Amino acid sequence: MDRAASCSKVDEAIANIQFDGELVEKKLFGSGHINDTFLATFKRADGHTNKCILQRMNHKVFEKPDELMENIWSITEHLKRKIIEQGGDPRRETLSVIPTKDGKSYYQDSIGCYWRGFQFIEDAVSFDRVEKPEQFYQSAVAFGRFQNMLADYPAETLHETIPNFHNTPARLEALKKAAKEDVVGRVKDVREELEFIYKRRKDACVLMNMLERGELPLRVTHNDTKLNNVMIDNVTGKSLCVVDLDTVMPGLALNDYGDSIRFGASTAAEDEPDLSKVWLDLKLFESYTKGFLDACGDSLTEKELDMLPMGAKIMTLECGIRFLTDYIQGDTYFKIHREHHNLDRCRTQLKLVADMERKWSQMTAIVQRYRTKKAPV
Ligand code: ADP
Ligand code: GN1
Ligand code: MG
Repeated sequence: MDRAASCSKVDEAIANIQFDGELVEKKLFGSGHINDTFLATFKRADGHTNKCILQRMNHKVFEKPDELMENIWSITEHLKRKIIEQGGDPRRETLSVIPTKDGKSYYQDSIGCYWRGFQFIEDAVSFDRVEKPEQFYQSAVAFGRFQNMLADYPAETLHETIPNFHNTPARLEALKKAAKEDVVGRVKDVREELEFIYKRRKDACVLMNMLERGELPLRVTHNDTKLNNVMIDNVTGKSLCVVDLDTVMPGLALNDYGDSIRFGASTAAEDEPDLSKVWLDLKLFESYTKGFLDACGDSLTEKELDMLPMGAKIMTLECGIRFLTDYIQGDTYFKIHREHHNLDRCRTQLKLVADMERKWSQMTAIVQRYRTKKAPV
């Protein structure tokens, strides 16, 4: 089913979720690659405006939306309790699910699509690109704190919403399979990219091997730590809230760190077609490292701290693998907005991997500098 058809039920979804007031406006919102997000504005009986987020969940990606929403419901309840204990404002510092009219956390429409509502986080924005290093520092603090607040969450009760999500060797196998099948005949155009990735197959296994040997702990992690999944307060400039909780699952802290670096510490957008503009920005790498270690450095083990640069490299390589796999398979997973979009995305990630290899000693020195000064914030 195409996106326009599935979104045709937006009014039906709105009518079945407990949004307060009369609908004034609805528009597509945000720039995520997976879900369809709308900003819906209502007028309450008292005349006040009530903004809400409405999302159509991508149930091709998330095959069990009921389990996904069970996770989100109980994670956000846990976060609310923590935020109240710490004297914060739970209406702005965590997502809040708006239940459906029959008291459920999601609505299934008449053509089988799944929808959910969230309170809109007012007076805050998320960024697709870092404008000032402070914003990137703030996003690191937000993800570090998020990990801390979930440190005592009962991980065994979480559903795995996407199995093997950050299993990089499994991602590599999926790429090899896609390349062998070559269903849309694109392999002839991506030989260089495939070769670049295959040369790094040993790197792809490093973290999973350490996990298997018990050298890295499994924690409750976010697993999709892009800059645009953090809301920054318009007035204070401080990070407020982490959104996009679909992939909160047991995972590696290094993956959360690395995913942020690959997206936010680049000198160009994730889909920049001109690779001469794409580099790892060491100043941004430093801002994020400082923020992450300020917020959660004390809870990381020595091995985790040692492996932070590797976390950045492997998550960047993995994302390049995923974009290339989707390109070879005919663009069925990530939303695309132009021809070869996934190939452009793949190329930026591989360019970043190469640049990280060149800047390895500087990356290691930066981590070294901040790991000695860790103090929770
Ligand atoms: P996707 O899974 O497609 O990335 P997200 O859940 O990240 O979808 O939502 C897309 C964008 O919508 C986010 O980057 C953020 O800017 C915005 N957003 C999401 N939830 C809220 C919210 N509760 N309040 C304000 N903005 C939000
Ligand atoms: C997707 O949903 P969004 O846009 O925040 C993807 C991430 C990728 C990212 C690449 C569930 O994130 O894993 O790293 O695109 N989310 C899922 O930009 O696959
Ligand atoms: Mg998102």
